[in-house]
Amino acid sequence: MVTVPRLSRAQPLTGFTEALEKHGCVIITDFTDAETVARANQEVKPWLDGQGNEGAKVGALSGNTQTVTRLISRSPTVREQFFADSLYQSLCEQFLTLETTTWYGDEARVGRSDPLLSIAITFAIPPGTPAQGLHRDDKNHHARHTATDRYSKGRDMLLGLFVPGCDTCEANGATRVVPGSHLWGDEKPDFGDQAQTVVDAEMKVGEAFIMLGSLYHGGGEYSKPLGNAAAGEIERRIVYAMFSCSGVHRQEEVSFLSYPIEEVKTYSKVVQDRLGWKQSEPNLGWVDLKSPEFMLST
Ligand SMILES: O=C(O)CCC(=O)C(=O)O
Ligand SMILES: [Fe+2]
Repeated sequence: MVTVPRLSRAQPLTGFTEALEKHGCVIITDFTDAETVARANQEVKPWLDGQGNEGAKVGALSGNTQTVTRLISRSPTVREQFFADSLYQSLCEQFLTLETTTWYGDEARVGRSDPLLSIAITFAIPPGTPAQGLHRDDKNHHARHTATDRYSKGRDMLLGLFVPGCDTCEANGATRVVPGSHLWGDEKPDFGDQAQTVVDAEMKVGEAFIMLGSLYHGGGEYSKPLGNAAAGEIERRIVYAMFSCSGVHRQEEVSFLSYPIEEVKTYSKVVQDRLGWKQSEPNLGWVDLKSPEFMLST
C-alpha cells in the first residue's frame, strides 16, 4: 500500500526534495493556518457564488467542477501567502530552474531561466461530482517521459501546489494520487490493484499537497454529502491549485492578459517575476530587448 509522505516545515529542504524525487508528491502538514485559509475562502467566495451551476468542461473537468480563474488577482491571500510561500518557491527553484551552459565561440556562457506561474485556479466540486480519470497535468505541455527507477534532475517541468479550502477526505473527493507514477513512461499506465496503488491525498485545513507535473492523479468522487456547510452555504470541496512551469514553457493562463500591469505593480517581487515580468536568460521574454521589469517601475 503506497502513501503520500507527510513532512513538517521544520524538516530540511532536502527532506522535501527527496520525498518528491522518490514519491512524486508530499504533504506539508503545517503549510498555513485556519485563519489564512478562511481569508482566502472569503476572497474567493463572491467569484464562486457569482456563477451558475454549470461547471467547466475543459482538460480533466467534466462539467461539475466550478472554477475561479485569475486567482492571483482575485485572492491576495492565495497570491502572497500560498503561491509566494518560501518553501514552495524553493522547491520550484530546485525542480524547475534551468541553468544551461552554451558556447559563444570558445567562451562558456551560463543562462538562467527562473520558473513561471503556469496557472492559479480554484477547483470547487459539489456532492455528486464523479471522479476524474487519472492523468498527468504536464499533458498540457506535451511532456514525454522515459520509465526509470531513479529520478534525474530536470525530468519535470511542472510543480503543483494544492491548498485545501476545507478538510478533504475520500467522501468529499480528495484528490486521488498514484505515488511513484512520476517515474513511469508514456505507455498506457497500468495502475494494478488500485486499492494498493491509488491513495486519497486527504488533508486538514492548513496542510498543502505538492506534486510533480508527471504524477498521475485526479479529483476524487464526491460520493457522500458531509452536511457540513454553514446555514445558507453550498456544500463543496474547495482546493486552490497553483502550478509553476519552467521558464521556457508556455504558461497555461496568459498572465499578461489576465493580470493588468497596474495591479502587477502592487504584487511582491517574487510574484511579479513568476508572472513573467523578468526575462529568461539569455533571450526570452523581452520588451524592446530588455527584461520587462523596467515597465513596473514607471
Ligand atoms: O480537483 C482536484 O482534486 C484535481 C483537479 C485536477 O487534477 C485537474 O483538473 O486537472
Ligand atoms: Fe490534474
